Amino acid sequence: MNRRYLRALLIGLAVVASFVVLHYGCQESKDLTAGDEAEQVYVAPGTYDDFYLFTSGGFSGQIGVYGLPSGRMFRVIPVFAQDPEKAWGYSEESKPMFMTSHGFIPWDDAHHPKLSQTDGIADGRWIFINANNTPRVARVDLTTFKTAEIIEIPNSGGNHGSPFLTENTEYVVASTRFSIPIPNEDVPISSYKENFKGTISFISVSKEGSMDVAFQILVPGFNYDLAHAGKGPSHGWAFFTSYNTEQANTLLEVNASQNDKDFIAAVNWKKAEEYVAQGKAKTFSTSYFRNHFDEKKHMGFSEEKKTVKVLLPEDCPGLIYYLPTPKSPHGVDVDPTGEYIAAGGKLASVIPVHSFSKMVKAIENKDFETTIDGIPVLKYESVIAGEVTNPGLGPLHTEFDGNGYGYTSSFISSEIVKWKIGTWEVVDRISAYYSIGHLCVPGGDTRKPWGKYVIALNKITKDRYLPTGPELTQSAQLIDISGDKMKLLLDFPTIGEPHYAQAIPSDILMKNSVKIYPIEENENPYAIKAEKDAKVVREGNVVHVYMSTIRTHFAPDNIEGIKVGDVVYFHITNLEQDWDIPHGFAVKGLQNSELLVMPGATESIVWTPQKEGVYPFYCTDFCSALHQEMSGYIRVSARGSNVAITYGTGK
Ligand code: K7E
Ligand code: CUA
Repeated sequence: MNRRYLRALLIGLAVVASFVVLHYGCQESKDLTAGDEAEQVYVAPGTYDDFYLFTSGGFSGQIGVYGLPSGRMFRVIPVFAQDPEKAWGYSEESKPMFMTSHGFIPWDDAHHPKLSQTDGIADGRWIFINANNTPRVARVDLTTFKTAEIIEIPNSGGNHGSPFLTENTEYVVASTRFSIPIPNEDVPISSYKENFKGTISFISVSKEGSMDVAFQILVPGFNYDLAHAGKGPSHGWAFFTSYNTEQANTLLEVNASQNDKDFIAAVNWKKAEEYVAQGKAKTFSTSYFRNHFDEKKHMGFSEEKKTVKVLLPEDCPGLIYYLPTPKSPHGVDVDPTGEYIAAGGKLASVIPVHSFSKMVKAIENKDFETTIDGIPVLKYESVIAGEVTNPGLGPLHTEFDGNGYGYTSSFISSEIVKWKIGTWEVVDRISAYYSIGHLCVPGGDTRKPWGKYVIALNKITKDRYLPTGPELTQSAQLIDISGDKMKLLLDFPTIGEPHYAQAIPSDILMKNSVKIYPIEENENPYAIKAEKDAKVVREGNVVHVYMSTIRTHFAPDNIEGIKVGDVVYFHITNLEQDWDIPHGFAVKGLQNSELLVMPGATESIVWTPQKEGVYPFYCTDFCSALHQEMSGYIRVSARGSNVAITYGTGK
């Protein structure tokens, strides 16, 4: 065997070995923490010990993706906020996703991620999240970790009690935190009691995931805060907390805290479907947008809708009931059996837990205290199952472990309180650092919680982290709940403000993760399927550059004939068909973000050069050893020049 052959063989073996290490190594090493703890933290897939955690970004408008138990961030999914890293909301293809009846709205406040369910169990197809400010709901596809759809909610102000799902993801339910005139009109604010209303919306979700506002229910002008749908025996119902039953329109901190009890609204949505089918709904004229991202065209599309069906409680007996609930309740959470409905009375001294079966009986017996705008108010004693006493101060949200316990976050006393369903006794408590809002048990709001951990989502971190100027990071804490006593395992910072989070065993998502977009399926009208198709086309002062990328060059990489004042569209198709090989694109003076184009995808961005000269462009993603060579030049001539369009690579 000659030496050259031997060398080639050794290099070959090394390549194979490194591939094996890379390929298998990366699967097994996911979510390891560094150093000595690695051995302890790693648990084989299939035993449901490692999870994806999805946190809402709150005012960042995004979703953070973390691994558990490491607490390390993998990704930020842009949803309701423009993200220059991925050109979300900057690229021509993604701009339609931000269209609303108020125009292009590139930001929102996202609070509640919610995993799709089948038979009351998180199934990992999609995660939904709400936009509070300009009411919208988004659906993120968990095969691509990309926002697939955003629907606006008409007749809504402050879409906070959203998006909570029915057992088979039949509906996303959503309620209005702020009541407004419906339809909205110019009236004095002091006419609140007479003119302001809330709505509860049911947004249908098709098998493929596409959303539509199926119907709304017009409800008295309270503040509807949070929601959960029933499950098991209570499937067919959904529950919504309300506060400000005083109907104050100023200084709510005082004026909305007068009543000892506010309400949980219990909506029989199966009955609502019957009323809609019988034609009982009124058709309201309105305007709202549905935006979806077509994975084949690699492009977002917007459509405006003009009408919505609205049910009025006074026309629809049996549709909705009020359950008196102390005091200014916030969260409402249904236990895994579907029988118990726990409220977080943020100003209450107890956690009131209602019984679904008692509620059904009370409705049969007409145990009504009074009726408000056609909505019967049930008697508290007739529906209450029990009160958890001494729950800490400011109980907000409850999740369940599937073993008969509830875990409630208490904001003011900054702790998690564990209590037993049925006896209502507190059995354990643990401090949160500090000011916990929501909490999350993997699957903890489904029929089958995975238990094992509770994650505290904290508003304030004070002394836990290095100072970063006037604002400190928000954080999450991982707490072991596998034993009798809760045990703090880990603190980790989070992006934005994590209101709610959802977690799911990693196995469920990993196997479905998309690795590339097949280039032959790319239907973007500006895509090119091969380098030879690259071209530059002038149409008046608009120039379309059809460009391709592959390791490690652009085609074309020299372009001349662009003029000052041109509107230049770069349509970049990434011809790669390998996992994790995006290419980026940026040109000097681009009044926009970069592009980061996934393998097999096409994205477009627009540039209007201001001055003559020669402009370098380059790949922004370190894609190979020759990444620094992945660049090119564009020559920009004066407005009246006669430099012809020419282009090429390697000429
Ligand atoms: Cu309690 Cu917006 Cu669900 Cu914050 S919300 S904590
Ligand atoms: Cu392509 Cu760097």
